[in-house]
Amino acid sequence: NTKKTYGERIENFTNIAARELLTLIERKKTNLSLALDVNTKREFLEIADKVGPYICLLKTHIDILVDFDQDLIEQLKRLQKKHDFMIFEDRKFADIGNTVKHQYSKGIYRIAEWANITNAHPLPGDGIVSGLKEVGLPLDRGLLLLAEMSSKGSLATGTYTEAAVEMARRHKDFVIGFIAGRRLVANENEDFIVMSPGVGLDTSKDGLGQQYRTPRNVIFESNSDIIIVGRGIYESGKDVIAEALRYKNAGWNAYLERLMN
Ligand code: UP6
Repeated sequence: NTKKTYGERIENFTNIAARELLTLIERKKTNLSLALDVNTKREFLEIADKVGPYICLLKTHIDILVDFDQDLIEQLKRLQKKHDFMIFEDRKFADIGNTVKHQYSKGIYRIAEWANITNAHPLPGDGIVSGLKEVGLPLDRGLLLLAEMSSKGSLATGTYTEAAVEMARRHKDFVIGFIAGRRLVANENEDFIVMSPGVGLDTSKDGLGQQYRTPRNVIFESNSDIIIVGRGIYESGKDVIAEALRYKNAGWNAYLERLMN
């Protein structure tokens, strides 16, 4: 599957969100996901509107907005239609099945109502996937498991990472892939979408343990599918549109290089 186009991989998935995402990537020719970690509605909507044309997926941390309200969700949906992207709430669920079911569907955010994709730590065991699936699958949502993390000293390595892959295999209808730094499955008969955070072209780390690799490291060398970029695009002083275009091109060229080599 590392030599297949995004479009050719659609048939490998039954999950609707996975199929939609691969279709969208093929149509828009971008494997860039924006990690939009800002604290105000105004900044959030402004950047989403500017960067929307260049991304396949908008990644949110909805709980860091100081002025969250239902109108933000309505505006977000409007921008989603305008620019044709999907939404990934990076919630990193980590509790027992019954609890995450409530966290996913209820509370102030009602994540399942607007996020096409969310993610979970495999740490609690299969129940976390089963709980989220009860809510998400009827709504055509997809789930990613955090098989690895980009931060220094991450404990998600080795047998933990392997166990995450095994867990995904048991829930192929709902688990569409992983957060990881590289493709984890070599077998041509099974397919998972890999999204990699910790991507930056100008720096190698932040002051809090984040570690950056380039789009080429991630997509060409490590066979990941989607680059997740945050501060590299909207850090203060940066031209947001120029940076988005730069990462979009870097990510897509690395993918084309993979197909040809
Ligand atoms: N993220 C990581 N590493 C992981 C998992 N998730 O950085 O292993 C998320 C962060 C942030 C984004 O929560 O939203 O990806 C990275 O942002 P940055 O590009 O500004 O570092």
